[in-house]
Amino acid sequence: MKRVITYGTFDLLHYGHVNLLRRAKEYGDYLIVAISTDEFNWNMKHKKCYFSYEQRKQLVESIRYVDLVIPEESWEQKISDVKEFRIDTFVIGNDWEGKFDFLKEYCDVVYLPRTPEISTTQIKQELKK
Ligand code: C2G
Repeated sequence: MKRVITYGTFDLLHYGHVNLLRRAKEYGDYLIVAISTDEFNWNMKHKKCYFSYEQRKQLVESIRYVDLVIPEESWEQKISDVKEFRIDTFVIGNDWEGKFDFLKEYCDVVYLPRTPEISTTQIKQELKK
């Protein structure tokens, strides 16, 4: 069984996120999604989420490509996650190109093109008009 992992906030879930998860699943049979906790988002990513971790977890778990959701609580957990879950491939959008190459020692690392014209920031700005 080929195991894939990806990380993200996934707030205001949109088709760009789903496109990423669909493509990530194509690299294996089992996809784990590490969702940033509210604390991690606020303290480390300086992001204020609209939906709580539990709400974002519920939404992402409902996506057919996703097999397991775990919390992302720190930048440093990726190596231990890859080891603990016996990950074959790490996948993330290419806005992170090169940032996680250190994982190549433990698994394959894939940066996928982002879906253009959609982002949580854009949605929030549009709603303010
Ligand atoms: N994404 C995408 N296309 C978009 C928007 C997002 O492919 N139009 C991808 C991102 O590249 C990422 C995933 O969807 O792989 C989740 O995006 P975010 O929720 O913005 O996650 P991010 O804040 O980048 O968190 O440790 C890694 C971080 O937790 C990643």
